[in-house]
Amino acid sequence: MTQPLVITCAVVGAELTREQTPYLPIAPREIAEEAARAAAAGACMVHLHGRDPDSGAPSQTGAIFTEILRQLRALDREVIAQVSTGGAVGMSVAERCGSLQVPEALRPEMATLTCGTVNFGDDVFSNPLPAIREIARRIHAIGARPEIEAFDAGHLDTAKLLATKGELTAPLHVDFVLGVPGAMAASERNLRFLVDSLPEGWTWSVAGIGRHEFPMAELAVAWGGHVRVGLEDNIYLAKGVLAEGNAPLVERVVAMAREAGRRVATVAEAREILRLDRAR
Ligand code: KMH
Ligand code: ZN
Repeated sequence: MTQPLVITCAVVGAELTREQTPYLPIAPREIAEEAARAAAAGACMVHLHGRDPDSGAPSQTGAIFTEILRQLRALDREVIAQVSTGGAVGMSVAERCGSLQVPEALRPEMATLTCGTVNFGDDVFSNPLPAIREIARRIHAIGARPEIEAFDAGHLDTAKLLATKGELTAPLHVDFVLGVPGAMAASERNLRFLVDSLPEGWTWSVAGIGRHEFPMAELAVAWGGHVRVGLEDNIYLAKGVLAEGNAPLVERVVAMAREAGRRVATVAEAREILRLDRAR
């Protein structure tokens, strides 16, 4: 039976600026409020990056993540917190993993784990195997589950390899991030290939970058996968029409699911689907 749809909202990212959209949250309180609004719109999970509240630059410090998670908790809106360990290009592994350095009571249920190096626009998002292993170890150490970020086909192979060796606990949840310039393109053929390459029992979502966000979401809704949207990936509702925050992007996917006759998961169902209720 098709699972109810898990919608993840990537509310802030590391690359976006206020020059590109005035709706970008920056201060921890703004990020938390944006996350709560996305959850109210139908997102079960929020993917979080940190920003320096003064400069707006990406920041992965434990202090900033503690504040984001504390503010989110105070808003009392049930949602799964997933912190980024990708951070921004050029950050060290230790810097990236600052997002995991939060008080025990605020620990996130999930954290991202990119399973390979990839061109990222004009930059390189560097993830050699020792770094992947180290980040996986740190995620496991705080009792969180990894979400595999696959920007290219080989990243899925690496996740499978680490699962085979027992360095990651299968079955895993994989987010296919398609359409980053320099990485795997967002096409129906590519997504079909990736989904067909998943081991039995693994779950998947897709994050289409830019104008690919909604076409990829349509495919995931139709094929029984899950969806990630949010300002990190796309700032437009339609050509030239800025989304006034993250909630309208989530609402679009909720409407898509309704039209397709697919129910949106509750947070409890999402925990079950993503296996967050089991030993991590
Ligand atoms: N900002 C990108 C370089 C993640 O959050 O885990 C990496 C990224 C992946 O966004
Ligand atoms: Zn991210």
